[in-house]
Amino acid sequence: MAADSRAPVTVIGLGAMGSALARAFLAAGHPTTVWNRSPNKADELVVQGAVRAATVADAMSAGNLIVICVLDYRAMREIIDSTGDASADRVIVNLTSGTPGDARATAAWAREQGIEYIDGAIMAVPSMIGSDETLIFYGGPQEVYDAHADTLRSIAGAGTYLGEEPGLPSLYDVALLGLMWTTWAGFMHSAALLASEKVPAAAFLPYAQAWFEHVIAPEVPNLANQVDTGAYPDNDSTLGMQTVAIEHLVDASRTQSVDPALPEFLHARAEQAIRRGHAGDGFGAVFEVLRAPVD
Ligand code: FVH
Repeated sequence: MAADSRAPVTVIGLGAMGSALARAFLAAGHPTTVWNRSPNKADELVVQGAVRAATVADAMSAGNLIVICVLDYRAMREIIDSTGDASADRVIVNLTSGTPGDARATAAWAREQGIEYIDGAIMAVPSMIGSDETLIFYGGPQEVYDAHADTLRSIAGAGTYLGEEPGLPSLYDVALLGLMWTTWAGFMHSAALLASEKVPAAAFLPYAQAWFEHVIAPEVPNLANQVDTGAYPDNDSTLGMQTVAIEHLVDASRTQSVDPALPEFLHARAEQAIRRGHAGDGFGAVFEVLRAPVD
């Protein structure tokens, strides 16, 4: 059963993100206790109605639901370890960023301590916390998540439970992060090519936007289907043919004195896929190399 929407919450870690989380809980009417290693970071929150805990152990004792968001998992474990028995029987929702391995190891450690543990990954910047559209992924025991889902909606209306496996939120997090960085890096590489001839990014932008909208984005569902079915139809554009085009991009980058590393990487992976017999398949066959790079 979902907890009362005014259930008490403890927030540990009051950096940019932890402070935003605490503000959102306060704004939604949850009695909120806060603790931070540098206590002055709680000052403003106390003015807004938060209770400052003098010690982490006091913070852990203030209520059942503990939300923690600090620099990394090592800091998170140190903080909770320092409280000794005070953490037993508590529900910890850890929103610190890390890897799936960090999350799984921490979930196993929490079980040994008698802590009910939910791992989460925040897909937002602090200013987006508290909005209905904000996404946080969660993983861990279903009954524990369900019991606190209502309270957690105060920080992210689009909070999404991915299942019992605690590593999944971090996995989705790094996967989306990778998509963002590689897409942006692709745009920056294109912009660098154009800048080598003094073409401003603004002149290229309408074509890049149309390319995203009409070519790149609509193909993603097809690629997802190819990944899931393991069949990579060429759609009149074989990997063999596309690899020659990528070669042009490598050559042009070099002759325009632009960093060729990004297209070189793409070219190398496409060639590897061709060596494995995918020359007549479509671009999607690159997936086979990315998921198992060793020949
Ligand atoms: N800010 C963002 O845009 C991103 C969005 C996605 C998720 N990340 C992750 O959230 C974690 C915290 O990020 P943050 O933005 O709050 O980071 P800072 O403002 O730098 O605050 C760091 C807090 O961690 C505390 N801390 C660090 N080391 C320790 C330690 N050994 N023991 C106790 N606390 C520690 C630090 O305390 P203090 O320096 O104020 O005393 C801050 O409270 C992070 O995983 C992001 O990747 C944010």
